[in-house]
Amino acid sequence: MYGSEKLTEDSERTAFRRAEKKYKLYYDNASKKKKQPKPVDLSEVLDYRTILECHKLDGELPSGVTLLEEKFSCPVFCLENRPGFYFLPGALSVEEQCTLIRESLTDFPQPPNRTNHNAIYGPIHDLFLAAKEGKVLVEDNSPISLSESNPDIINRVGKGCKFSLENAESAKQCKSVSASALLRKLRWSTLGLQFDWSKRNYDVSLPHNKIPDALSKLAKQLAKPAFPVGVEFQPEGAIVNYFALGDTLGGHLDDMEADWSKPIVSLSLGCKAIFLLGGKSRDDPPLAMFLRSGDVVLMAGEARECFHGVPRIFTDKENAEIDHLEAQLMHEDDVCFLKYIQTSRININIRQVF
Ligand SMILES: O=C(O)CCC(=O)C(=O)O
Repeated sequence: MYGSEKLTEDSERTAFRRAEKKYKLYYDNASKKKKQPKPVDLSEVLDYRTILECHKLDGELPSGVTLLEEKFSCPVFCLENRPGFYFLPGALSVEEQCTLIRESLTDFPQPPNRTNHNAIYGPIHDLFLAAKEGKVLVEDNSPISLSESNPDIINRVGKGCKFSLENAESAKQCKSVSASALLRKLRWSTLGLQFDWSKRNYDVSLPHNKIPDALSKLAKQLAKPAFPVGVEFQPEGAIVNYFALGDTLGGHLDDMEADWSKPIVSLSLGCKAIFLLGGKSRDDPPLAMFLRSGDVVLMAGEARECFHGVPRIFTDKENAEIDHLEAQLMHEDDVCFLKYIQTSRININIRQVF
C-alpha cells in the first residue's frame, strides 16, 4: 500500500532499501543523446518461469524452493524460509488477463469505488472512455483565462470541488485537465470495502459495491493453496495498483486486515516487474523475483509480516514480456487497452478484511 512508510536516513541504510535502490530505474547521464536506463544486474532475480521449465526437464529445484504436489490447477512454488508465501507462475489465462486489464481501466475505477483522484477532483465517471474521446475534466462555475489553463492550476484546486468531463472545445474558459493526463496519473482504485488512506484503515461507512462476482470466484480458486481443505477465502476488499515506467511501490506491510492467516491474493497484469520479498525487519535482505503478466502471489500467515515492494517495472519491448497480450488485444476495440498496457503494469490485490 502507498504512504505507509517514510524514507528516513535510517531506512536508507537497511538491506531492503539497498535492494530497492539496486533495482530502481535510474538513467545514465553519460549518454548525451537519448536517455538510457542504467544497466542493472538481474542475475540474482528469481525467475519462477525458468525454474519451472528446468524442473520439467530435470526434476531439479534451486535450494530453498519447493513445488507443491500437483493438486492445484497450476504449479505452486513455496519458499522454505518464507512460510505462507506462494508463487503461481502464469496462473491466469491470456483471456483472464485481458478481461482483467479491461475491467481495471473501465469498471474498477468507477464510483463508488475510490481512486487517488477522489481527494482532488471528487468522483470521476468513465475516465477511460473520456480519455479515449479526448475529453477534459473541467471545474464547474470557475472560468479562467486560456493562458492559465495548465495542470498546475488544477493542482491548486482544493478538496471537494466539483468537476465534470467536457469536450475540449467547451473547456476553454475553465480550469481543466485532460482525461488522458488523469488516466496516466491513476495510481490506485479500491473495490469492495473502501480503504481510507489518511487513516490507513477500512472505512465500512463509505459507500461501496461488493467485489465483482467473477473476480471473487477467481480469487477463491487461486487462494486454495493457502487454505486447509474445506475453508474458503472470502474476498471483501481489493486494491488495484497502476504502475507506469519509473513508478515504484516502496517496502511496506499490509497489516490492516483482522486475520493475517488469510492470504492476500495478488494478480499481475501487463509489463514485467521486480518484486522484493523481505523478512520481518527491513534489515533482512530481501529476495528479488520477476512478476510477469498472469503471475499470482499469495501472502498468508508469517509471510503477511514480511516487508515487500515493487522497485521496478520494465516497459521496453525486450523486457516487458507482453507479446501474448499484444496478440490478443489486436482488435480495434482493444487498441486503447493495448496502448495503455504496453507501458504499464496493473496489480490487483484481493483481501479478506474480517
Ligand atoms: O504490485 C504488487 O505486486 C504488490 C502490491 C502490494 O504489495 C500492495 O498493494 O500492497
